[in-house]
Amino acid sequence: MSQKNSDKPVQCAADVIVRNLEAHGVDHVVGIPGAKIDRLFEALEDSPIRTIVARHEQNAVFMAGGIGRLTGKAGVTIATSGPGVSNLTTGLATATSEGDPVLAFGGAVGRADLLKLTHQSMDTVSMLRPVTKYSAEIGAPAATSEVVGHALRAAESPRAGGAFVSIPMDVLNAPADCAVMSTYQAPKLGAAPDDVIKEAAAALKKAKKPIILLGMLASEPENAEAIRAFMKKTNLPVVGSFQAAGAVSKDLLSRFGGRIGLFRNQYGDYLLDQADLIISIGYNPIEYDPCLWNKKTERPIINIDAVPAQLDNAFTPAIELVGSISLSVKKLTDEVGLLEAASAMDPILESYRASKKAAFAKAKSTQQGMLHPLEVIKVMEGFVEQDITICLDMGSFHIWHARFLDVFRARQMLITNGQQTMGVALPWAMSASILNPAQKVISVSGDGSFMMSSMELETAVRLKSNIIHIIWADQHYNMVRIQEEKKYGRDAAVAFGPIDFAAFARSFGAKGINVNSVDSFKAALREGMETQGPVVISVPVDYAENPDLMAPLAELSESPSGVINM
Ligand code: HE3
Ligand code: MG
Repeated sequence: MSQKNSDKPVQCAADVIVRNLEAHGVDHVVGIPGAKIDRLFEALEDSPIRTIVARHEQNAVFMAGGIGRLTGKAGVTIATSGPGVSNLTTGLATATSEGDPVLAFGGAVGRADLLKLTHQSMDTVSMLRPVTKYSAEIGAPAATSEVVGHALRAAESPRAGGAFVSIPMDVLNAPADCAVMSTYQAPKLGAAPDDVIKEAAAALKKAKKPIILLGMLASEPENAEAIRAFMKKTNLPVVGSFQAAGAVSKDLLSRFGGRIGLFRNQYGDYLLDQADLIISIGYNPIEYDPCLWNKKTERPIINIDAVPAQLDNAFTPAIELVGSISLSVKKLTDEVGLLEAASAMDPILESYRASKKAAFAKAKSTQQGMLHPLEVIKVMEGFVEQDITICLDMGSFHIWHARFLDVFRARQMLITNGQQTMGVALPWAMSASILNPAQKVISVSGDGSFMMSSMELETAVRLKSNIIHIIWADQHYNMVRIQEEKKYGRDAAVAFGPIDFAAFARSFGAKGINVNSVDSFKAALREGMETQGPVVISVPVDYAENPDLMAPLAELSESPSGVINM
């Protein structure tokens, strides 16, 4: 991000905030104004920072989260008092759960009115405290830079997450004379201590069936690079959480045992089950409960993370390497060589590859005009070059992508795994496009999740976002449907009506295409790749095999795969 400054003299706290954002290298803010916060938008008019007007605060904060995830620097959003700020809640919770740095500013009534029942008064600081790492109000103009500086450090230091700053209207408009503090970056971390690295290396050398488990922070580019070098040197097998997607490079594909999470019935689960030592890297328990993958709690876990592990009855690491993940992994790499035991589970890796191949080979919809999920993914695979970013919404389609779509670039595929929040895909795709306007982005929603943020299609058209947005249409909240059917033998409250998504997209000024076959889907994707601006492609999916997503894997002894409530 660039370092830049507006020339306008600082007149009030709003100007101080803008100066802090500029000094921090913020390039974009996304938000919706209102009377309590409009002075901040006013101040931004004179700044090189680009203001993006959203159509819903929830999408604005999702966009900030997307910027945060892709850059590692806080994405910034601004909302007005009361309902403007309360609309930020889900996005901030998602950011905090999923390690995305976000700074949200919210307007508030003047200080004299804070305790009164007046227009849009709301204790937003208390409201957002549980879903952020930092939630505070600027109590006096002179405190503006301090609060903004703290908030940025909280948002960006590990694990990254959401921070919220409330600004009473009178503070925002009051003269403020304080030095910029946002240039104080969070301190850099070093590697874990040498003796702990050596202890980890010794344990690793003794193991007979060691494996790596990658979590969300493994897909940060710097960490992914170190992990790849570690894998190359040791030849260790690896499984990853959904959010770790992209951490393993193509040349290491033969060491990859797949992604785990939703549901416990994957070869990755089997590999973890068989292992006698697990090295978890950048793993956050919110991604996939330890009690689901760590049935054998007696075997040792070496946990490499930027923060101490959150202890769980099923997750009590024997050795913790706390510090910079990439530096700790590099040091551990220096301490070990090729591990013979690393190939102990190769037959399982082979079974995983064979099962994946077989699933693609037999995938065929029996329904006229509909596509099997793997037919959709197979076609998509042909278009997903390394430089294309993929943003997934939440639903059954997400599980199909997480299990079957290979990506080989860190942060190439953005997935919501902590909160599993519907509606993220389009706003995230817009962030990816804002950061790299020339590059195509492919985002995917279900017909349920798309409608949670579809109003933002207007913003995407306005921004000329180069997005191909694919909608898997089945007229159901399928992911909930299949679980209800399994639990209760019938579904409830999961059906809704059809939408002509092509016509819907066109009404916003986007290109819209409804497809009904593999060939028409291919043609639509080709057209999408050649089109400037957003393109929406609706694909009717045949979800007949979705209950199989929960089917037990024979190799897993207990295999209670469908017991998770997601
Ligand atoms: C199962 C998840 O919890 C899921 N995510 C949610 N996110 C929000 C913000 N609110 C409610 C939920 C509950 N969930 C639902 C209903 C999901 C289904 C999504 O439906 P589609 O049509 O987008 O996808 P598909 O039909 O493929 O499942 S995810
Ligand atoms: Mg659906």
